[in-house]
Amino acid sequence: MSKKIFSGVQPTGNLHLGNYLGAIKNFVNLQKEKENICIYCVVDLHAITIKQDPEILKKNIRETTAVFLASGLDPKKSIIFNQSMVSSHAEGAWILGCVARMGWLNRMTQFKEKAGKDKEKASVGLYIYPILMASDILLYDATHVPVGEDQKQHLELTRDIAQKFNSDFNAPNFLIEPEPLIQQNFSRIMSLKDGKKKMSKSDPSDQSRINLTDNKDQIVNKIKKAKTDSGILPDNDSDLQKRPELNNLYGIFSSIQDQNLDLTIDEFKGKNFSDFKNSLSDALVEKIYPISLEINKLLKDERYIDEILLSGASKAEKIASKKVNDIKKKIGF
Ligand code: AQP
Repeated sequence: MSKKIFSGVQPTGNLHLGNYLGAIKNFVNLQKEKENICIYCVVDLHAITIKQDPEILKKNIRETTAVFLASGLDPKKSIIFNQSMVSSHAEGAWILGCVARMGWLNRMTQFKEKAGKDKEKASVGLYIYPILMASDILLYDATHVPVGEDQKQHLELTRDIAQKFNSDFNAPNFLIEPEPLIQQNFSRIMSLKDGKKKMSKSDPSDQSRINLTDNKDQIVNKIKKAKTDSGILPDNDSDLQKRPELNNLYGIFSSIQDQNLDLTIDEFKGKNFSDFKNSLSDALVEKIYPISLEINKLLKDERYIDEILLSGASKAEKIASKKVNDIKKKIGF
């Protein structure tokens, strides 16, 4: 059955292996299924929920687009655009914000994590971020949303908002309740320094992540220095599960090689840590370094990237503005 796919990535710099394995790789696989309609967005309105330098933001919008293209997204097959160029997203968010309930937003764990202890000083935008995300998805009647594990709760909120809108305005199935598409395994890639912390763009330590723009030496060095424990390589899954750092590295290897974890355990049992780390570095250099090279090549042609975003925005605008108009009619405007 054909799926309508929507997903986004924030242009907040340092796109990393977690973004790739948790989300972007899946975007590309979904694009390969010919019957799917795929819409991928550089969600720059989301990025400004945290203060951004205007020049760096501009650069990061292009860089995120280059990551999409270098990873295999094709503007002839998918709509690729940046959110701020389609004003319907913000308009939809206002209306849906009047449908969503405070209690629902208060439960969002990502706000709690990102705002930290000083939540009084967090932007209002950071708090209402999940409503903008709901607008992004619902305006395109998306049926499926490929995301990392960390976005599951926001997707549930999107479904709640759709349900309440449909019931408040007596419009069954008018807003489509989207399904999350979360990688079955390895859906949460962890920091190379701490197996209990998510690999993240904003981690101050560059050693904690493999950036998609890293060169060969950086990839090899980061894996060499990645935290492990002092045990021997595991011969079964239950041992591995008790060792967060190694579990993460085994997950990365399995995901990058498209093989299941048991096969990875079998491949390395009885071997040395250095054998495993060498194989992991080789696999990452083989799969990630070409992406890095392509990103750098694409970034030399800003005009090409800008044209893709402009043409994508014009296609997206047609779909999103029609839905916003339909929403307006339902609510009596
Ligand atoms: N570590 C991760 N493992 C698996 N998936 C991940 N994603 C992010 N980190 C991981 C997924 O990548 C997609 C795009 O993410 P985003 O641009 O919306 O930003 P984010 O989730 O805020 O990314 P970061 O790196 O975690 O940024 P900071 O440092 O700001 O917190 C999403 O589908 C996300 O699930």
